[in-house]
Amino acid sequence: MAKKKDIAASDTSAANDKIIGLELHKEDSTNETMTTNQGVRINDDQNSLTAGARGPTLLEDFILREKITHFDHERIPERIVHARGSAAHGVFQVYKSMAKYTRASFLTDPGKTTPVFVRFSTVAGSRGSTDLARDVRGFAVKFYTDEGNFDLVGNNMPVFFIQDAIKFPDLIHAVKPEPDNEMPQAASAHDTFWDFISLMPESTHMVMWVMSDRAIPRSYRMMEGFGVHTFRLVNDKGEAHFVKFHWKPLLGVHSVAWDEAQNISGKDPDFHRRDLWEAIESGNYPEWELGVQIVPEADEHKFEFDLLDPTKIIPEEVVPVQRIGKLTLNRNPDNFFAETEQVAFHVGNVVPGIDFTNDPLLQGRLFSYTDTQLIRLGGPNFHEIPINRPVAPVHNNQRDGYMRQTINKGKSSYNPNSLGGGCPFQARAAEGGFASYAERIDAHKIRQRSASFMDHFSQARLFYNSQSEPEKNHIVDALRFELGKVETQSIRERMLVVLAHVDHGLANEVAYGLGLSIPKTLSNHLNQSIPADADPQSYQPVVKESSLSKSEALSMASTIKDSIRTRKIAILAADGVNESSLTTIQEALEAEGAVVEVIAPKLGKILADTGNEIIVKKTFLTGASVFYDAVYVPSGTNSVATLSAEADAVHFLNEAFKHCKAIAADTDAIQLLEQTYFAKKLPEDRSEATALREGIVLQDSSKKLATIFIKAIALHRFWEREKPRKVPG
Ligand code: HDE
Repeated sequence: MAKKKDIAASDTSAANDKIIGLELHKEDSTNETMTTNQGVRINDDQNSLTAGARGPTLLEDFILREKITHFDHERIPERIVHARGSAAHGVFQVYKSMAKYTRASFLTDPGKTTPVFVRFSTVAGSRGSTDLARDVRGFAVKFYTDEGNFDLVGNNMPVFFIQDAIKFPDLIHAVKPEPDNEMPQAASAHDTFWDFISLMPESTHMVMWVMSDRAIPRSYRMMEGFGVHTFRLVNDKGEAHFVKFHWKPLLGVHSVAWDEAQNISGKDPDFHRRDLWEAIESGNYPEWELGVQIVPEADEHKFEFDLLDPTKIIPEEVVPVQRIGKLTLNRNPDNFFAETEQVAFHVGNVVPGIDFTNDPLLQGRLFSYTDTQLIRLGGPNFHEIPINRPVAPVHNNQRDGYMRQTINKGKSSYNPNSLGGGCPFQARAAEGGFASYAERIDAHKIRQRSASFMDHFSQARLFYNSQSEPEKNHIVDALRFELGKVETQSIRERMLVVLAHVDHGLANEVAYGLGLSIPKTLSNHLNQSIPADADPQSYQPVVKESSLSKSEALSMASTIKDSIRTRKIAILAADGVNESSLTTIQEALEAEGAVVEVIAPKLGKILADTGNEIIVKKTFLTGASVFYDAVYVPSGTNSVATLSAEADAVHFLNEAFKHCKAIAADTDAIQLLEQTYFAKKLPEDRSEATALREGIVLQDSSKKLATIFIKAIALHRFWEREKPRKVPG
């Protein structure tokens, strides 16, 4: 029987499909006869038409030719970036009217729910690459508002590598697999990427983010999202405010360990896709709050950085994030290709009340997205593909082109006209017509980077200084990994100079891992990305400090850690498991919204000590600790003895420990934990405080164990378990 929540969701989804018109395009073959694309019923879909049973196939076989031809053309070019992604439908609702700042109807009417389609992605890898690559994640939201589509095409990091769109092809050429041998796939750990980065000091802030654990999220559902650029909100009086958009996940921001990410990439490259799909199928709808940082136009020049520079954040301590509405994803797509692959986002899709700024990266994007859809989706009518159609009616004089769906009536397809009665009419701003914000511009036509864009290090340092000790260590490890994969020594050395501009200790630690020291003489490479005729001085990075020493919002250590909802917990068991030791914990975890799976040496069922059967979800072959957030070992003499002799069970626990996860065991199951490499680190003291510090819960009483275990899982990871650093100063 469907759960109450499921029924409510399918009602909303059906209603949304109706609103956005998707239901008109759905095909359901249930109880239907198979036909050709011309509607001719097919009586044999097993054999080609041949001259005799053993003779040649006939050209005349229109059924075969139609089927094969369609198949031959099934693929379209993958996205040049963000090729690998998954998406879901949902709704957005604003909490209270934002009419003071914007006239956009979906942000002014709290009674209105706006259908949305959201696609998450990695950037560098091909469509079939792994979800767990170290990479930026795309977070693209299409709002089907009643005034037209608004696309917020953002990322899970608030800044970008470059300041000007003209550098984007260079950046992407550098990060994609190298052109001679097409290696490596979905990875930035190679020479061309770091060659480029080491010569582009403006990328330093973004590099800190990409080397942090933000680049290996635990789940799409546990990522922040950012519009990156400064946009404008415009109210019905034509008054504008600058705005930065944020998405704040209600489950908190969490990541996996790098070793774990690499492991998952082999065992389940669809890990994030599966996680999103399963959460939605089980009624655990992912939720984010929309946040805005609003800055009056008059304050444009009051910051230590330029609001138009996409390599800068506005720290939340400087301008707080107001949470103004909620996004809920409540339905998976019916068809990956038709929806997720064919959805066409465009940062230029704005509605009245939202406008652009002169951020030079944003300006270039305004051109790029339509252009890319023309090649990817094969012509100018991609807005007619069901997933891209706006809810608002479309009337204009654009006509024809590949795959035109609309049958426009009448003779006139031009404006002005008298034959068509002057239709369609233009709309005044008061009637909902889009009127661009009348920004005053009086300038020379030049190619020049503003001097206010030359501070490349202060926010990189702010980011680094805001991280917890384990997070800093992970950045060091990531840089040692990435630069360790670089083969050209001079690139590594240039990067050390860049890092020394962020933090000398950081550069020193990375250098130590690379077996190098920080070169003293390379600083002049920091201004290599300058135009031929420019004065090198005007491109010399400005080295300055942020007036903030730390920003708490930049560290995942300060994220929400009070819930285990949707977390996956493994229970290791075999025949003879103590039924109450297993079920008491399972039920307690499930009551908190966790997903529990029993893992045993073989599939099917195991027999508990009571003689009752327990369903086994995975074996040590099909399951692995990297798929779970925590692990529990129930008691039962035979079960524990079997698992203690099972190398894979011991490996499971060793990995969970290595990846700093919560581990719990019934005291009578300790024999299994004694086989692990962390046996000597098992806490003697069984107090709750110690358990929550070490992340290892050993208790007799199952109820007490459950209570402490739940708190431990909610803490996400026990990074302090990792070995302390000993790098000479
Ligand atoms: Fe994109 N980007 N981008 N980008 N981008 C694309 O459009 C581009 C940038 C982002 O799930 C492409 O339809 C340029 C920043 C997302 O379908 C393309 C520049 C941010 C997605 C393109 C940028 C993004 C894309 C490729 C520098 C974060 C995936 C396929 C000026 C704010 C959307 C496509 C989806 C996709 C161009 C920089 C986010 C080629 C030229 C900054 C989330 O048009």
